[in-house]
Amino acid sequence: MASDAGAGVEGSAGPDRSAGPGYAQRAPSPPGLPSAARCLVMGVVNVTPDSFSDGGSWFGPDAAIARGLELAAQGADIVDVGGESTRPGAQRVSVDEELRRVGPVIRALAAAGVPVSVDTMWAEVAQPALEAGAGLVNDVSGGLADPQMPRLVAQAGVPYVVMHWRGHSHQMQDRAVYGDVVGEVCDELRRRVDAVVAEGVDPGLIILDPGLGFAKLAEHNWALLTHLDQIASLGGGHVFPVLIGASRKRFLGRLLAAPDGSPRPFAGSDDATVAVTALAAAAGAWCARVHEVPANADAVRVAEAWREAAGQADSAAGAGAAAGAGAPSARGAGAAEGAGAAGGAGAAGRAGPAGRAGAAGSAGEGG
Ligand code: PMM
Repeated sequence: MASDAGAGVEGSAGPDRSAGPGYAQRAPSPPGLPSAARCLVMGVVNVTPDSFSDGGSWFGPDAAIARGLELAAQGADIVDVGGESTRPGAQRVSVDEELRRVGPVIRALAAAGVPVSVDTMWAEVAQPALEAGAGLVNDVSGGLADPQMPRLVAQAGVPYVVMHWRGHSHQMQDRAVYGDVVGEVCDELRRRVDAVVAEGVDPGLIILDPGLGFAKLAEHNWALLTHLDQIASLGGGHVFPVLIGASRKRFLGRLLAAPDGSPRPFAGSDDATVAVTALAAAAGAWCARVHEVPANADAVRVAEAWREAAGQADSAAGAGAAAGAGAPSARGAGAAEGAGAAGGAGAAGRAGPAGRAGAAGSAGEGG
């Protein structure tokens, strides 16, 4: 794992650098998650036979565990494990089947010291996944699919990805209708934040995601990517960490279509994914969720050097913003740069059940 100059920036007060249009302050990692003075990289392991982007590649537990370990060794800060495909038109799987797919993978990765998130909309999956060692719930429905989810997350005290969502895969593309996509996505996300906070979720543990490709056409995805500042600051004085998931999505395949109009196959858009990662990281994204880690891990480092040179590196901004909103501002200095196999060992302590118990204080306490 490469080391990052400037990692471990807790509490440093710096000059007030105002970001340019579209450029967001970057909030610090919520307690319990790895943190670094750059955009994080989340590697994806879909334990499914039919995900649009990598369906079937890591379907068996052994293959999925090996892939998760590989992603961590390549520099993924977090490994996201999912057992249900969200591709448009995908069939739902039972909760039992989803858990059967992800449970052994999460347990093995967490035991190996990898910070793990569980990609699920269902509390009945999330709860055992947290017990197995996941330290983050990635809910693409933002708590809409399962009303039990926000309460579970609140009780567990773990970070929670609230993604913009307008319905299950079979219906979502019919709902990709917007007048002002950025304004509407921000309004709908704000309502979800209010709803999950009303269920007890700590605002300082919420990560926002515009949900690229979920009830979005290409133009909607581009508009959202170029307004990450508005998403990050939709809480007024509070700056939220923003996660983006552009990797291998159809809008990239279509952008790179052949002269005859046929879209580029999914794996053929990995370079375009890296480009989006670099641009989004430079614009202040907190984390990029990707299928292929190495080039994206490089891209976030390039982006941070870019932000630094442009005077947009905002180690102070995030901490100040979080404090201003009453959100936890403490970030354990020891949490900096917990990532690859070795770095992840410390982070996993924070992400596991013991880490969660201490998560209300700081990542350092949890570890
Ligand atoms: N996209 C997919 C699945 N999970 N989670 C978040 N937070 N954001 C996303 O954009 C997202 C996600 C669908 O992509 P995949 O099937 O390649 O995993």
